[in-house]
Amino acid sequence: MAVTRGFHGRRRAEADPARVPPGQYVTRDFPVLSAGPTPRRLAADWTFTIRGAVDEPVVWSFYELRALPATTITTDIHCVTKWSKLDTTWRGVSLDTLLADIDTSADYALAFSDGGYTTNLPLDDLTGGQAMIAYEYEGEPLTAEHGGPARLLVPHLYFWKSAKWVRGIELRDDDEPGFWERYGYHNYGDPWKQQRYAGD
Ligand SMILES: Nc1nc2c(c(=O)[nH]1)N[C@H]1C(S)=C(S)[C@@H](COP(=O)(O)O)O[C@H]1N2
Ligand SMILES: [Mo]
Repeated sequence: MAVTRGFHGRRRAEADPARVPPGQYVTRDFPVLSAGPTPRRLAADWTFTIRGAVDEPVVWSFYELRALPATTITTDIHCVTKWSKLDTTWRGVSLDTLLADIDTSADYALAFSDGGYTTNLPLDDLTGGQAMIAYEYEGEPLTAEHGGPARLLVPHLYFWKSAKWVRGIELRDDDEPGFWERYGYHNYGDPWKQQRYAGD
């Protein structure tokens, strides 16, 4: 049955339903979701480290990161608390670039952040153009509330995997659950499969 759009009244022009995972609603706001206080670290004091199952840890300063080839992506993000935000634009450095010269046997990664937050994911989900260390949002430096100086962005998984204030990733042969994963959230978190909680 055809429904006349006007009958939905004040509701904003509908988002393409094909872009909204099951159980999600679209918001224009950019909610702030943080499990603790917002760390406020100057870019000058920020580093990004890849450590763990590597010969030697590799460390980049913020300025070294900024000097690497950057990519800009426009993507949709999906929070497990059910909001989705469409067409968000981020600039940063692809994990492919950071991992390019790193030899590792690891299958898993554990991202770690200032404040102690961690989140785990398969290393394959960080490569192939699927993840970046983002330092700009909508053309502006990433604000502290949203994870600045820089955050992980892995938009194909629920947004809790996109660690704010990220300081590095630990490459691991075994899969170590992160902060929310230990509290019963799904280990993988595919929004299209509604993998919200362990067992989903
Ligand atoms: N370090 C850290 N990263 C985090 C979180 C957090 O509490 N601490 N929350 C996660 C959750 S649940 C979501 S939905 C997003 C929220 O990002 P935003 O505050 O920029 O919307 O960050 C994720 N990354
Ligand atoms: Mo979230």
